[in-house]
Amino acid sequence: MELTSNPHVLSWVAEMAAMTKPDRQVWIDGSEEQLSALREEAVASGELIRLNGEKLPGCYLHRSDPSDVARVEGRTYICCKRQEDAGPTNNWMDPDEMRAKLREICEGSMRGRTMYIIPYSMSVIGSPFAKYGLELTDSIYVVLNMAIMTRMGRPVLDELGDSPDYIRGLHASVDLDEKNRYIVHFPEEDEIWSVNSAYGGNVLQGKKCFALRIASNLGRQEGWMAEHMLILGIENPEGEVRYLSAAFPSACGKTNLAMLIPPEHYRRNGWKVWCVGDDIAWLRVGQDGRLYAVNPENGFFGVAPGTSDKSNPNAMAATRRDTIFTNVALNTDDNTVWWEGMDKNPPRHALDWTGKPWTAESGTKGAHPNSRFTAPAKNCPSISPEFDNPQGVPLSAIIFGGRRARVAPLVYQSRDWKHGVFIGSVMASETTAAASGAVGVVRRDPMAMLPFCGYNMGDYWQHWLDMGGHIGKKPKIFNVNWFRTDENGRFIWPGFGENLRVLDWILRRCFDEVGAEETPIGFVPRPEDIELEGTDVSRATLAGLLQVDRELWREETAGIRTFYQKMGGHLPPDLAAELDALEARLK
Ligand code: GTP
Ligand code: SPV
Ligand code: MN
Repeated sequence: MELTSNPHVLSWVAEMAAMTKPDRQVWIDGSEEQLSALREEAVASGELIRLNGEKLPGCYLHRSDPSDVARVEGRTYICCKRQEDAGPTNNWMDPDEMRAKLREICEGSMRGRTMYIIPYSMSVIGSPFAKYGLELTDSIYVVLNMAIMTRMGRPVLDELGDSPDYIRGLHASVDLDEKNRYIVHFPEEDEIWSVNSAYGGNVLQGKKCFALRIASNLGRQEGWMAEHMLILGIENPEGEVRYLSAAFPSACGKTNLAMLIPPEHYRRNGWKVWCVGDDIAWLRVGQDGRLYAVNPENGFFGVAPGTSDKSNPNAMAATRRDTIFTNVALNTDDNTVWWEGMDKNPPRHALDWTGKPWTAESGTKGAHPNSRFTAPAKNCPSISPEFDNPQGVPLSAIIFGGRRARVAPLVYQSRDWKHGVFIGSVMASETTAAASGAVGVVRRDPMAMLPFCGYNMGDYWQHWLDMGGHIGKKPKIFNVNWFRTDENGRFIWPGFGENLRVLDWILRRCFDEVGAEETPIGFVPRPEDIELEGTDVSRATLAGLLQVDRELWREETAGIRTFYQKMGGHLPPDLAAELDALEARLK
């Protein structure tokens, strides 16, 4: 039964059904009855495996096709009329040509299948900032993930009414043929098509496709920003909560930082950390001139490997019920899950992420390096009381960061907003398993948005600069690097909860409570200003982590210049000037 009489919705659903030819159409109302029936159906077909009902109530395991385990950046397209508007960092094809290709792939692809119609909202339904979408999919796994990751179902259609203002999304699994896999955005038509994949950010369209690639376009037009950022609140012993957001590339520590538990010394003194979001932030200027951040999602699609009761107890707690695990190992002794880095007790009897018998001696990984958990936000013990506040939280600081074995110090502060935008625009990081392709290669990933910016990167930087003009009380901008390594390749900084020591310095800088040392790249902490009590990091080690090596930075600026040249006439003059100024300071 149709859940709306919205003519724009009905005609488009009819058009997509005429093309894909599903046997059945099911409107997702979001009710527990309906979702629970879908879980049963997926268990019966083997699409989901029900896990131990006592240890992991409401939890399921899913194995994706082994060729379909991460985002595919090489097959992700921005199809606007002019290639220049997609810019040099995005794949582009003429929209009409792409549409014809996709139609051919999708034609009849849902024969014998069911088309699920998912109405969903990014952000709190009914909020002035919420944006709505419809995803048509032939995958129950997608329905169940979207039910965790977004606010969805009948209330979305009720709120949408007869408006045409929603994002149209089609997901057709087809036959998961890698060579015909396409993740395509038509920003001028508010449309998303994902074909021949059934994994993560390729097909959970509310996430990267909508909340970043399409939303970055909307934000530019409407005067706000869609960013690949976590949001967290830090409560000091006086009970004040100060908020910050941080943009790190995929698998570079957003979920971990967002769910941080303060080190013992801080906890004892009354510090608390609140998680508002772990992956995406929509930023708007509030009436008081401050920059406010909203997390448009409703769940976490987090990296499993490395998550443990030691590294991230909040994430572990969040995944103990009502969670979908994808591509982790199955412990067949007690029907629970396991992944590398969870603990030092790999299961004695297990199946690996592909479903084959596996033990720790097999010489292969039990869980895929990009295996994930999909967990409801409300499961997280540190979820912020502001999580459902449609206005969001006011930001004191914005942090950029990446994985750099060398070059970038533990933390430094930009000189001002423009310089901060410069720092974001030249971010570089080693690639990870979150996207298919080589791992560990340093690449430029501006604002952690390289794979997610839905328009010309140079214009996006200009939008950042322009936004600075509209924010009365600007957040201060910083850069962090938890990943410097020693000569043996080991991380020098302990990371995880200990990162609060750096955030503490950052917030003190924002409120003029601490000094700093000026260097050519920006302001760096004096080693004595970072709290080290309760760590085994020595002042000397910290001083090393804070060091700015001029020679390395001169090499870095050469790399930046080459990267900037790619932007051609879209490079904002302000950023070209920032690069010149940095070079001059390094002379
Ligand atoms: P996406 O969901 O792909 O956007 O990733 P993310 O940015 O949320 O990364 P996440 O927090 O899941 O961390 C990815 C990997 O980095 C995990 O293996 C973590 O254990 C590791 N990691 C996170 N924080 C730190 C840290 O402070 N230090 C070190 N050394 N590793 C970290
Ligand atoms: C990322 O890769 O940044 C993710 C996972 O958060 S995915 O949803 O697959 O994009
Ligand atoms: Mn991400």
